[in-house]
Amino acid sequence: MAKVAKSKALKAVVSACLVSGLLVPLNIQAAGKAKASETYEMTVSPIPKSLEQTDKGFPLNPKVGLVTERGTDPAAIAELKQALKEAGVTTIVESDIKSPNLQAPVIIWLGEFSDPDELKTIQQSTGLEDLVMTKKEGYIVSSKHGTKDKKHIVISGHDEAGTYYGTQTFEQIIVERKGTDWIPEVEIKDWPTMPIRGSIEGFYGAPWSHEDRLRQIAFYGEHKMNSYIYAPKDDPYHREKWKEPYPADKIAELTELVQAAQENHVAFTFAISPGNTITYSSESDLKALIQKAQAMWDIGVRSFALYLDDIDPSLHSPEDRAMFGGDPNPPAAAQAYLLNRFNEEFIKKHNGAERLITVPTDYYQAGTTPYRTRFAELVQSDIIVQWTGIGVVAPTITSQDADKIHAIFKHDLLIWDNYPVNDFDRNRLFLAPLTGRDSDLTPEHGVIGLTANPMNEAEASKIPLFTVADYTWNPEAYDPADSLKRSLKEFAGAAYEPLNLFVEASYATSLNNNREPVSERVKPLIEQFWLAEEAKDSQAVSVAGKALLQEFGKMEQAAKQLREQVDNPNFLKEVAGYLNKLELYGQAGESAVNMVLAGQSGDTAMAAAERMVLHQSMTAINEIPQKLSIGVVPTFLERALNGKNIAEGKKADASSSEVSWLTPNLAVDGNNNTRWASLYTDNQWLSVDLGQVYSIDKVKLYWESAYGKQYKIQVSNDGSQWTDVYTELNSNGGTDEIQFPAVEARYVKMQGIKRSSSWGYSLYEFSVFASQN
Ligand code: LTM
Repeated sequence: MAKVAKSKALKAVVSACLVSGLLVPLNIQAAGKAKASETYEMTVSPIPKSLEQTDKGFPLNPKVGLVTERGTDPAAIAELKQALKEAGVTTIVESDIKSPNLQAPVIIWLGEFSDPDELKTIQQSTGLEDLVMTKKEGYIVSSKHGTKDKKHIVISGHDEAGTYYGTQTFEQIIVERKGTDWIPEVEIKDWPTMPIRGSIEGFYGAPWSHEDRLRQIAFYGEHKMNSYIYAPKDDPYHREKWKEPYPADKIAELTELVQAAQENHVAFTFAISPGNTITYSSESDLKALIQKAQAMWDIGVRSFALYLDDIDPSLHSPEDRAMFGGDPNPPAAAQAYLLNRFNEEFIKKHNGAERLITVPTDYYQAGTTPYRTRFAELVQSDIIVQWTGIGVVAPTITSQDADKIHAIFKHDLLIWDNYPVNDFDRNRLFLAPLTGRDSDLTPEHGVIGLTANPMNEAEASKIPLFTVADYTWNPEAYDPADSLKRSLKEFAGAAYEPLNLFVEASYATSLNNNREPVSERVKPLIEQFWLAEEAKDSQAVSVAGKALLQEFGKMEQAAKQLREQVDNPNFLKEVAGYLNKLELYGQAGESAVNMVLAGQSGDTAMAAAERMVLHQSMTAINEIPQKLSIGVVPTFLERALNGKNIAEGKKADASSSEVSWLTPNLAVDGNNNTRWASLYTDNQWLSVDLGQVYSIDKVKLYWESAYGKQYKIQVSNDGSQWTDVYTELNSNGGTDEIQFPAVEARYVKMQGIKRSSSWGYSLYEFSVFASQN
């Protein structure tokens, strides 16, 4: 089996102690070989339910005694031994709890201790009274007991997973020190809130590679996530060719993956999406489904899902219409029939199989639908129903939403969180932390877990998935900003700052109201800069320019530093285009500022030279499809190169808005992260009142994916009589730059003729330029 390198958590010796997300200054006193002045950072992620720490600790002697019991989880033992080896332990004296060998300065007790005799032995040897963990997957790690000469560490799990998670936590509390590593005195009692925590590879587009998946599984084990659902839409054997068996090489990979999942305490769920081609009533189709599942069972899979999302639910086969056509809701009846039969004839006939999981066709609606009502009535009650929240990408998921949807479906709900998935916007990364999920999405509200649908970029997905692990384990303690910080520190170590900047430029989503920290920081500087430039206040231009140069310099440097310092070639490959763009933004920004500064000081030669560099950078920028920092940086560069967009900040109007928050003014706010969108008909428009008559000769339209295939640009002086200045008959979307003979006008309009899709028209920006002559 392929070996997966384990990412080593950052355990640097620094001057603070980070516990439970709080910065607690801590001065560790001299103990053992540790130096008196040494202080350290101790982070445990996900944040434990309870962690008590004294200011003491002890060195991890090169010789350690390890006491286990008969059932101690083998993966936990292997993990612990590896951790001890990495911490400099050279001799491990092993013994069974029935006859413990305590001949070592540090004794570690590891297991699912529940037998009264075992408990008595540990209590008598260590003095630790309370070592029974009652919560599933929970554990206790205690290092507070022993004498000056003999220290005890107890890692006691409720079950095998608990013991394994205990070792993961133990590994994180080891402090790296010169000479010998250090164990702080702690008592940790910890368990997860959500029973199911993990990811669902459920996106469209290129599936993850086998190596990507092995790395993910190892990452989940380390971060106490216990679930991975295999459901890549574009694996043909999962969806389009679901009836066909996997070829031998794919079976070999899946076998290895299932084994890796077991070793990391991750439940591997194999999902099939047959809905596009199945005849629900067909015996032979059911047989094919069972055969496919049996092949997976044979390689060790114990959890299965039958998915029915993103299909045309109407019954296409005459047999189905004959069998279910008379039902109040034929699609729900047909799907329920299939699910129930698969449940009865496969799941229940296989001892040890987990509960069947499904996602219904109506998975995101706000309220009930006839389909949902019937689905709830007919589908067997033990089947788990996945739900994305209200909306496909739900900005918030509240416990009130869960109560409502649970009352509709009447089945246990497993959240299919469409975050940080980017299959609908393939040239963006969503690296912000998970936000907007209530802390009480628990079984009391019908929710038994959350699986996050990640990005096509597997390594980059680990950044937000770290926060998913944090949230699902301990939602009460979850702090998105703190979680992201720990994620980035673990991911990049010393390259934390440049990675943070990169994340801040790849941050905006509907979950966080399209916030983009980079834009928030740069926007006031840009405003000051242009105000000063217009006022010809060279002193103020120079002050704002200096601050901007610093910001652009950081962008350029961040890209370079990440390439040099992040020891993760797969990540660097995934984000190469984004890093190139960030670097170019930095360079272009510097040229733009220097060009304006040179112009202000009358150095026309220098201004012309900087303009040329800016032009070259912009050409290179426009050739990179990946998007980041799409807020105000691109509009700043545009203005520097092409002059002022006289529509920015002016009054906009439109025939309609798709929803109340996608208003017309968002197309003239100078921010490419915000947009206007119309209702879904061809005859829609957006106009801007420039406030006075200008001579204009150019407009630029920055389309969202819902663009106008055909449209006119019209001008007016009174806002009611319009004259056509340009007609576009075959736009490809993206950015349309339209030049026309100069005309005097106060109002400018995009008048739609034909949309490119069934959606409306949507513009990030509608820019208007005055003619230069
Ligand atoms: O969300 C569900 C249930 N299905 C699909 C996903 O496969 C897809 O990745 C996301 C995001 O585009 N949207 C869906 O509707």
